[in-house]
Amino acid sequence: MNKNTEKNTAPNIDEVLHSALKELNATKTLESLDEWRVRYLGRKGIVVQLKRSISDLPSAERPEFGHAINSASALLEEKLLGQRTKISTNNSPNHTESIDVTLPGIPINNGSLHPITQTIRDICEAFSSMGFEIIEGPEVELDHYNFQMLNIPKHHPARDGFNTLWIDQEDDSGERPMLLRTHTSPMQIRTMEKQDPPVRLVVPGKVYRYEATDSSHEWHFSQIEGLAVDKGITFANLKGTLYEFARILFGEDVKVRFRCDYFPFVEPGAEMAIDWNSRTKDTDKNIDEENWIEILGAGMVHPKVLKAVGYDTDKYTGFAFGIGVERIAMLKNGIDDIRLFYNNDIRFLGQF
Ligand code: FA5
Repeated sequence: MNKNTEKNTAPNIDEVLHSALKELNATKTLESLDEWRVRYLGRKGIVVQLKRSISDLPSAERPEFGHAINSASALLEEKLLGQRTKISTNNSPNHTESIDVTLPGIPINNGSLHPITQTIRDICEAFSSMGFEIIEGPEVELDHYNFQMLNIPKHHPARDGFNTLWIDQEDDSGERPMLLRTHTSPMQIRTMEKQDPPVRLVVPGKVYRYEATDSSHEWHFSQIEGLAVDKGITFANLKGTLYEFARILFGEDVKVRFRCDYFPFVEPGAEMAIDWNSRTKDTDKNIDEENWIEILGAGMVHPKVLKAVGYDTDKYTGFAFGIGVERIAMLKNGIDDIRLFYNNDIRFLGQF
């Protein structure tokens, strides 16, 4: 057969298309579908061969044939996708299950702020209303700021009160410089080193102590440090500020008690407690009986601390305090065990 004779016979695309679609509809599995794909659309498949045959056609017929074969190829690709979805759906184990659109949906639980976060915000707002700035600081701290600059040098007995979680192993020289901060007081130093008086700030944050837990002690808890340094600040300012804070948080009738306490970085030092029984509505307890819970340590900033940061102690005085946030949250909400805050029990946390 000579080449010129071949050139006159254009293959019948409609016929090919017809049988391809018939075979495609008959496929029932993904395997048979793939065989179909190779047969028609594969690299050596019928469609590719038809496309190649275009060069055998008289040039006048080529554009129409080319257009027809491209349309057929696109149609087969589209039908292939449809058939694949149909087979996958039919073969899926759930396809016989019907959906009852009248069933109620799965309820979405709304989260809420953790009670300690809420309490931190309440306390910060109270101090903010009295003109205190709110700042934060690092939880991994240097011995230098956590102890030394706060007038607690190495081997000072006050270190025993802060059972410390050390980060660094003791090196050959006996230094263990990094730790998890045991209180928020290091931020007093970090701030005063950078800022001249007047200073008036509160520092919320987590603190860590290597100690046994009980109903009022956790090994990790939150504190809010407070510091005010200026000309003419007295112990009366400290008491007035803390009374006002207690009134804002607990109401006008709150019962507050100050007692002497010792912290090397203040002089004089004090602790403030609140009467638990006046806060809880527990009718089993005798409401007249007082039951004080300590919520904070405080005092006038020690002149040694002010001098260490370069402040002129003839000009400036200041007060500082460190509030235990969990204790406040317990008092506010009538919770008698601090460990409840960190048990991750949704029945407890969902109440806030
Ligand atoms: C301090 O941490 C001092 N830095 C506070 C301070 C700051 C004094 C500035 C003077 C000037 P203390 O260890 O007492 O002090 O802790 C302060 C408060 O944290 C306590 O009053 C208590 O409310 C809370 N607290 C202490 N230990 C725990 C604990 N293990 N679990 C829960 N709350 C605690």
